[in-house]
Amino acid sequence: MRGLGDVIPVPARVRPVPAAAFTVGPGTAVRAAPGAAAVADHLAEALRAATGYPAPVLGEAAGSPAPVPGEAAGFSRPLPGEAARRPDPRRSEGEIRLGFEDGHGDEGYRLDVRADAVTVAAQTPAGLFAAVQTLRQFLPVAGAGDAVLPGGRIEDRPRYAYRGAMLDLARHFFTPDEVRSFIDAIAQFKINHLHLHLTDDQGWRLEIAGWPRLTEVGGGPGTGVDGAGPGFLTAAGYAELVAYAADRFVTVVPEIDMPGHVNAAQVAYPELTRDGAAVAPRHDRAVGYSSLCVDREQTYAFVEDVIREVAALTPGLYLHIGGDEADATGAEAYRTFLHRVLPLVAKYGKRAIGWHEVAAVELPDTVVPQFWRTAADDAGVARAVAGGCQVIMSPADRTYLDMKYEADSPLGLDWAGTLDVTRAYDWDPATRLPGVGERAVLGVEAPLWSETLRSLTDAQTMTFPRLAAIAEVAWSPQAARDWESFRRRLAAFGPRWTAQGVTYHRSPEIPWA
Ligand code: TNX
Repeated sequence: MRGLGDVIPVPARVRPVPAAAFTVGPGTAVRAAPGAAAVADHLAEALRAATGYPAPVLGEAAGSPAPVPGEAAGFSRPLPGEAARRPDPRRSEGEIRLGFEDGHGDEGYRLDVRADAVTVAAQTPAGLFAAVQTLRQFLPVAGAGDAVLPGGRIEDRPRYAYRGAMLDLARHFFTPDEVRSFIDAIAQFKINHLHLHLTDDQGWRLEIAGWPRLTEVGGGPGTGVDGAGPGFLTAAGYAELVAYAADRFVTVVPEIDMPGHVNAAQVAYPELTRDGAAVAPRHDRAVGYSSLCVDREQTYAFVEDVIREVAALTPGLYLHIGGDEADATGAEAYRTFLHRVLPLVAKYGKRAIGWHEVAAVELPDTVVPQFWRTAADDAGVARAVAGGCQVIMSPADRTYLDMKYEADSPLGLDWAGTLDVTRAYDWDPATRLPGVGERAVLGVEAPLWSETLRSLTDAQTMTFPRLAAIAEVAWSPQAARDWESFRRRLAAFGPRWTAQGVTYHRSPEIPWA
């Protein structure tokens, strides 16, 4: 049996009580307080997959007394097609109760496992969902029959509010089904933001009302690096993805990269170039050669249309405007552009995130620079923090999922060096940059650029196991983290990923099960 603390990310506080193990049996039910039913469904699904038992979800009226296991109390909500099925009163193993209580913050939770019942308490549905991700790791990978949950209490809450992964849909398009599968795979590590890099020189992947050629041309055949990644998201398809993610407490952060990385937009609409002349499609991996024209009003009409449409399709707080590697823009032009565009993001109700180059201008404290380079310090980011900004930490030598694991890895790039699991794990976001301490860190994100990727399997291989390390960096208290403990806990994930259909790199540092 697994120990109570044997989960990723490691919880903030764990108090094992070995004698108090709980057995999930054929009569075990999930009891959901009002407002907790959606999360209870996620738990019940996991219980059914792991045991083969019915694991019904039962409701509970507000303020009703604690229900007696095996009896319907308050209102009761059997599953579709299981109207007559109830926990077997002759062999009830008690309930797993999901309810609300204060004191856990936005995503924290308390998990009490006793022999007669399991109690999950949180302040929010997001906190309950986080607890369910913990509980799932105690269940057998797949199977039939009783499952034993280790006894004791976990009290847990995240170190950082923003824990992200990024998928580059521009260099290689991933279909909505592939993105959904990626969401499933990241949510189990309590990753709560999915940044979608939707536009770049080689492709434009989100339909924008009024600008149909962006996706007709920019998402058409032959787009992507080496022309190997055509496709785009319709506005409706994107909205469905956003909803799917939200159901797993993952917020989608859309990125429209500008003023550089815009060749695909300019191929579709030559009026977005400096002189209105047509430009050729590009499928190579070069960066830094394209730029919107900062002196033409047409540019801002385009940018405002795009920001308005993307904001309208995105319920999340953040809209990423790129801003990286604008080598063809010029320093003064870059400032002009940001001074026009940052207010547009605010106008449509969003907070701007930008790659840390945006810190070249004085930023309002609502804007979030995302640090991505390997340098030991960054004056612009430090200045933004002194002005009140928070930062997302994505140093390439620690978090870039597109870096090779080892020198001979078949996939990936190596401009930031190789990145094995130890390097992804063994750093502290609060000491990475001078002038950027604990409170200035909004969170951590692991970007996956897709120049060398050609399939979901490729994306999974680069993401796992390293994202598990980044998730623990972003969630767990620094003092609770330990590499020897992590590599042992990670080893147990091998069979779990295999059962989930997730391909992972069998890093030699990990004693895989
Ligand atoms: C740098 S990181 C880029 C991307 C590339 C990536 C490859 C950043 C903001 N820009 O355009 O895809 O390197 O690792």
